[in-house]
Amino acid sequence: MKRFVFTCLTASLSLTALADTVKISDPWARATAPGAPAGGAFMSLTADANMTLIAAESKASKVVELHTMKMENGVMIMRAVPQIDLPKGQTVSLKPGGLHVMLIGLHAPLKAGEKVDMTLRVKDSQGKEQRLPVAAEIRAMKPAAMPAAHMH
Ligand SMILES: [Cu+2]
Repeated sequence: MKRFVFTCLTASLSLTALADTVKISDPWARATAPGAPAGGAFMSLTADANMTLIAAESKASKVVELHTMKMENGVMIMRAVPQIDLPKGQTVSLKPGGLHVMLIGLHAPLKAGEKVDMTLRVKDSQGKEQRLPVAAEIRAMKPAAMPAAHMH
């Protein structure tokens, strides 16, 4: 009986090791003021193979979108993107002022010290989808790091 259990465990471990996935490091979200309609979440993503982040989901808000932020005519503009490419072995940083996960229609303010649960949906080159759970730590941010558009 003992040997049987051991064999099963080994088999499932090696299956896990074979599947390409995405490593998520330092997931965090920006704390929001009471009544703020939306919040941003950030993290670093490193894929084992060429993969694509196709969506993010969370119960914390009505809608979750993938966004990018760009300087256009001297103003920071945020835009939804359909997907984010995760090239093999390259770390893609979702960070303030750049790519981010946008939580739109927050059900409650994001409070510093708490966590916000999200699920990332990634697709490999064969089109197979994986759902990766993420618990992003909510952190307060200094006003100096606000988008340039707010600092005229
Ligand atoms: Cu955004």
